[in-house]
Amino acid sequence: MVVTVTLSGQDCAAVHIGRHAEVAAGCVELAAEALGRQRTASCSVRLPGAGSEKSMNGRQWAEYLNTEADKMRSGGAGAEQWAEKLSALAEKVGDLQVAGDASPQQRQRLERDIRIARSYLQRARMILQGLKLFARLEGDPMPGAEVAWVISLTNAGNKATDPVGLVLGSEQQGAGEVKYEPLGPGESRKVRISMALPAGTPTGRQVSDTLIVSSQVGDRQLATMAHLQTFTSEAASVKLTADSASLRDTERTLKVEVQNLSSKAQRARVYLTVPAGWQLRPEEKVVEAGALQTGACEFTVIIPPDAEARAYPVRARLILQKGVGGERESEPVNVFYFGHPEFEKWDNLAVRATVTTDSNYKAYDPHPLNDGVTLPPAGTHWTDAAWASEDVPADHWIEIDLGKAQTIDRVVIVWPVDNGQLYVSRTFQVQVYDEAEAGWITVAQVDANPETFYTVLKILPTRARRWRIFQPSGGGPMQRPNIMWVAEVGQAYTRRKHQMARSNKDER
Ligand SMILES: [Ca+2]
Repeated sequence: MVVTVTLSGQDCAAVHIGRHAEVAAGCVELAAEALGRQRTASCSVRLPGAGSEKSMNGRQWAEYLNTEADKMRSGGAGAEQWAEKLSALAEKVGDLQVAGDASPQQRQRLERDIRIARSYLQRARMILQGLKLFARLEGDPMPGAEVAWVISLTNAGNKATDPVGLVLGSEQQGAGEVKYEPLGPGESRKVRISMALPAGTPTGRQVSDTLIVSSQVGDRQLATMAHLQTFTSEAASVKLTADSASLRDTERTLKVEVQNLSSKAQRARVYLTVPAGWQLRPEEKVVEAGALQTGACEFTVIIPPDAEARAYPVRARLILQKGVGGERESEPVNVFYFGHPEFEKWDNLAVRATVTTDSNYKAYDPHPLNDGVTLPPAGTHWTDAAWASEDVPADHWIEIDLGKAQTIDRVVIVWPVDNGQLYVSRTFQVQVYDEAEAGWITVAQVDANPETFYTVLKILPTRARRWRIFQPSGGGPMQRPNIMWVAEVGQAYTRRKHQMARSNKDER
């Protein structure tokens, strides 16, 4: 049978890479042709066996060669022809040279293609001779660890192979070599090469070696390369957790868990990175953990009482001192410090008002909205900690009836914290009820409200009895846009003192 295949040099590589190495023999032929004719070749390959002449695409070609290779390995008909064909190809590829008038770029590209062609041929010979290659990594590939590549080449066929050797070029440490001798049926040849991974190696880094298998065919040497690679993994991981996010306390407990991921016992010194001005007790701790075990310790942090109200990122860091070394950092954890909502300094009129809402979520009712408690102590039932509307795409509102008309220039909304997350409405309005017009008038509009513990709105002094915090449909927190979720609402007139002081001065 004569098969006509037209492929470019690149196609050969693509066919080879995408399929099994058996394709190599055909690719070598094509690559050899391609090199001689501007990288595009049309060649006829006479394959063992009978059949009609046909054209095949890359996939059909690969499948055909796989079938032939199977026959070859089982010692069936055509084995001799394949051996002859490969020897002929070895001659052809061995003789390939770059023409003298090639430009430096062309030369470089062609030389690379010749190397690839030789490598294909070598791999085809290995497979057809029943040579099998195994590589495995011994030890934990962790920073600071000693590991080793163990590579063996075995003749799984029923005849002696070409004289063959293994050379391992290690990026990390030296190289190993085995002499070029034929491998008899069932015989194996092994190379073991150890590597020390520096303690400072980042995890996830690729650790690689280049393995070269070469053999002698007549007076020519052919080589194929394999890339052995693994990735460094963590020797230990560290996890930091903070106590309840709803605490206002300046003293907090932080827990550090050290998980030993290696197969050796570990001892770690643990530190915390805290903001300037914070006290930390103790400064460091030592945690021990057996192979694949977890150890833990606790720290106490003291936040200065005059600290700004916000979330502070804190990290844990550990230095491994036993087994395999290295440093690890935890993900940052937010320690919330709430400080004191501004309206606690004022006469909060809302605590004496009647509050109603558009709807209530599950067991909620409006009472927590003006009970004066902005940060409920740990253990408070959720229905006493905050109020939430139904979680539906509709307008939501909180109405504050002050009982009689009062002048207000501040509105404060304290947002809830649930499971360490703030739920802050992004869009809402402050409205007053106009008795004469029998309608609501907007006195303040908030859009793109930032993530904050409480929103303080300074408005023009406005006199009204009925007030409303109005959230249009979908204006709720980012995580749940159809809910309105509030811990406390405060209202005050803060200019009174200032104005009185000025009027006294005017009288003098
Ligand atoms: Ca409350």
